[in-house]
Amino acid sequence: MLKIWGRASSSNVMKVLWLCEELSIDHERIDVGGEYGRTREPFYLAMNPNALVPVIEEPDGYSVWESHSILRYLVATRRPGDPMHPAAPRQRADVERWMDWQLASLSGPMTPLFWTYVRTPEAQRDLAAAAKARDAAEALWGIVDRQLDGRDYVAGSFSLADIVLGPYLHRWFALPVSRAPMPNLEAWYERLQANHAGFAQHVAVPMT
Ligand SMILES: N[C@@H](CCC(=O)N[C@@H](CS)C(=O)NCC(=O)O)C(=O)O
Repeated sequence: MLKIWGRASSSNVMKVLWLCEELSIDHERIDVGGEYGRTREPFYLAMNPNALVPVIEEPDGYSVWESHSILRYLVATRRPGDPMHPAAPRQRADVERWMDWQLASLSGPMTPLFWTYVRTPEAQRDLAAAAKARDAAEALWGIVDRQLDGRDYVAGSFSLADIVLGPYLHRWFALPVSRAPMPNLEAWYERLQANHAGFAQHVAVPMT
């Protein structure tokens, strides 16, 4: 059976768990990272020299790290050609640009925002830095809100783009920050909760 190495509270592990739900991929998840540690043990560094989660491991020992590479690999091996990761170059680029954008742009402000309010004791929070991150995140979510105008999902139909943005979308709505009204973004958040069991089960959960 496929092994997924990584704590369930990690946004990058959530993406993999959600895709497994979408594709009905049997798997065993093993808690490592964060309070569970083990990522600097030799067996883990042999799978991922970055000592980060997630990692997936096939029954024959083949392993992959980097969440978006894992998602692409799972579609290619479990359901090749699925519209979640289309084969046609333009449709594929429409999905993949949002995957790259999540790692290259959205992570920038969303990571400090999440860490400030969820993983930093109140007395130690840098609220000025958090305010800047909030402003930057709001501008980026505005781009997604405009992209969703007339679309149910980010790339038109449901795709890996929705899966990689989903964890941060939930955090954006769950964090104690002010938010400009974004009706398309709000409707998309509700649509994911209503229509995607994997989002409700693994992603839209209390933040820890
Ligand atoms: N770009 C990597 C980032 C992986 C990453 O930063 N993982 C975090 C959790 S979201 C981690 O391993 N943190 C240390 C830990 O949990 O011990 C990916 O997408 O997989």
